[in-house]
Amino acid sequence: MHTSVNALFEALWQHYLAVTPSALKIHQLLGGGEAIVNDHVAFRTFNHPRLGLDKLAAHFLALGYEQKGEYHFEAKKLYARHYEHPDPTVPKVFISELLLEQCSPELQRIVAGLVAQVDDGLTAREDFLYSGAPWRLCYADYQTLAAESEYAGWLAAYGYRANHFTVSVNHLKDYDSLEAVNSALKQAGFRLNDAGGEIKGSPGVLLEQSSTLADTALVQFTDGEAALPSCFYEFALRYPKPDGELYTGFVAASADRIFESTDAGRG
Ligand code: OOG
Ligand code: NI
Repeated sequence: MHTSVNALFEALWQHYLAVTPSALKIHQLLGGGEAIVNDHVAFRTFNHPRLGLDKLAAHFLALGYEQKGEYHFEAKKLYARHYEHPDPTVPKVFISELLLEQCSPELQRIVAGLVAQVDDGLTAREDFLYSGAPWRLCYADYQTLAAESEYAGWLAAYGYRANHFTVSVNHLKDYDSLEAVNSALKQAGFRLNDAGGEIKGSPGVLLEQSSTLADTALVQFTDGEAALPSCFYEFALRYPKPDGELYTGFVAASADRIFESTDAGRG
């Protein structure tokens, strides 16, 4: 387990940058050299007993995080929870899992073959959350997974790592709206995920979000390599609740489309 939140997020950030080079450029574009405050990071997993959401969450609970909201994505067969740290400047964490029992026997068979390759001690390891894919996978199995679930294909290819970091637009000095952030990004040549519109959510649901389309990285398969969507960068603007405090939850209808930032078909 990590002894410090900062050390964990620094390791997550470095592993994320390795497959998401545009994140560093966006950081410079929006931050203008100043530190960026991250709203949240997100992780993906299978709900297999050896690798489920709770195995990832344990690392955050040990660092003082508390479990908060839960979210259901029926069409994508996903379940998610978010966690918050008592220090509001520490990023929130969003962890989702694919509900394997709702998937086809073929998908379940391939995933069982991946999970069987995982060492017992993996999930307790300090570097589990940025250990990448702990299994070997052939390209045909990747294609079978991705055809049924883009999420399963991405997870099989990229494994355990921050799937995205999220800029807290509330903390940016030079931008006060998500529209302004989006237009600066587009002007600089970055492509946004426009599934459900470039801006997901509204002031009415107390959260507006946008995201880039994932970068592309080379993934090694047992029988070759392929360039696939890797990770993306998200932008979040939060609005105050009636009590004056900023809303800290997520919005399932918006999250549903943010997941699609790694879809192979979008790039
Ligand atoms: C998570 C998508 C949801 C949000 O902020 O609503 C999300 C993912 O793509 O794994 O990040
Ligand atoms: Ni997110």
